[in-house]
Amino acid sequence: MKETIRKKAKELGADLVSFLNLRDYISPRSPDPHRYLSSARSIVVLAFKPLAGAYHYQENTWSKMPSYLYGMEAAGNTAAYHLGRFIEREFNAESFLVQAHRPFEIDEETFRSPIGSVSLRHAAVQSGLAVWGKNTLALTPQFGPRVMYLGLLNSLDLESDPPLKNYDPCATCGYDCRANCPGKAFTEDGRVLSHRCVRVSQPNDVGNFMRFLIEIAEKPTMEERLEMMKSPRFFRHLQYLQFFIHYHCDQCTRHCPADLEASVEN
Ligand code: B12
Repeated sequence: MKETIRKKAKELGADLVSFLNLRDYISPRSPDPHRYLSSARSIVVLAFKPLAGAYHYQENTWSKMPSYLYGMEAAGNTAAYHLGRFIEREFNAESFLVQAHRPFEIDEETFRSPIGSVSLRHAAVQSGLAVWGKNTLALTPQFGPRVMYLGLLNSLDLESDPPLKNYDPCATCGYDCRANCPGKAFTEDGRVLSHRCVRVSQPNDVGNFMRFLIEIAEKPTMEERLEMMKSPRFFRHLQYLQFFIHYHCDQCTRHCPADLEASVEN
């Protein structure tokens, strides 16, 4: 059954596929997956590789985003949806698509540091697709951290794939991703402070928009306020809010050399 699903997922465009039985899923801060699918017994983890252009830019533009987040998310959602329907039809199962990013459940506890329905990094590591990196990303031997994960919770009792052995790229890495983080977002014990990361990586997000609004409110004259409203900065915020995420910084992903010594065929 696993091989049939793996083959179908690859045909649908997934670059990497693994399986995790929920018995082996440990992510203490994440919700119980049964909240989303009461019959859930395992997760299919899917990884999609961005287009090469996403990381080859000279200038950090909005225009890179379709090569990365938007394109992969649309393709990933479509592939995962069709895989879910395939599993439901072929194996009389139920499935639930674990989104790559948004929307989150937003409440008082999590609105400053969002938590996904399933922690896809934990699932990727625990199912042998990746290992934890010092940058807190899930590093694959094939592509390093440069993948987007999606998941498919499902009611099939699929066995977990074994964790990766003999792959520890951080052990010999000369790039200090934590020290080089422009947002100084890494804590001493290696966690990421969301607000510090977002302030730099998503300069047009809602928090930075609020800062912009406060600056406008503090301007003494109407003329100065109008000048700010007519600035490119305002339109960048507007575009972000209307459209989707713009990652300005992705240094911990882009400069990670984890796949450079890959022994696995890409
Ligand atoms: C919310 C979120 C964020 C938030 C908060 C991140 C956070 N601290 O969890 C913010 C906005 C900051 C963020 C930033 C980024 N994100 Co993000 N994010 C998510 C999302 C949607 C949910 C994560 C979640 O539930 N976290 C809460 C819980 C699970 O975290 P936790 O239990 O506290 O675990 C954390 C630590 O304790 C630590 N940890 C836990 N166990 C262990 C064990 C070991 C050994 C180690 C070393 C660490 C470690 O790792 C976790 C990260 O801090 C996931 C998608 C998903 N559904 O998983 C994408 C996801 C994690 N993000 C992703 C990406 C690409 C990014 C950015 C690179 C984007 C960018 N350019 O800015 C940065 C990377 C910052 C970084 N180095 O972590 C990818 C990661 C891909 C990969 N190869 O690992 C994911 C999986 C999205 C996807 N679908 O592919 N993200």
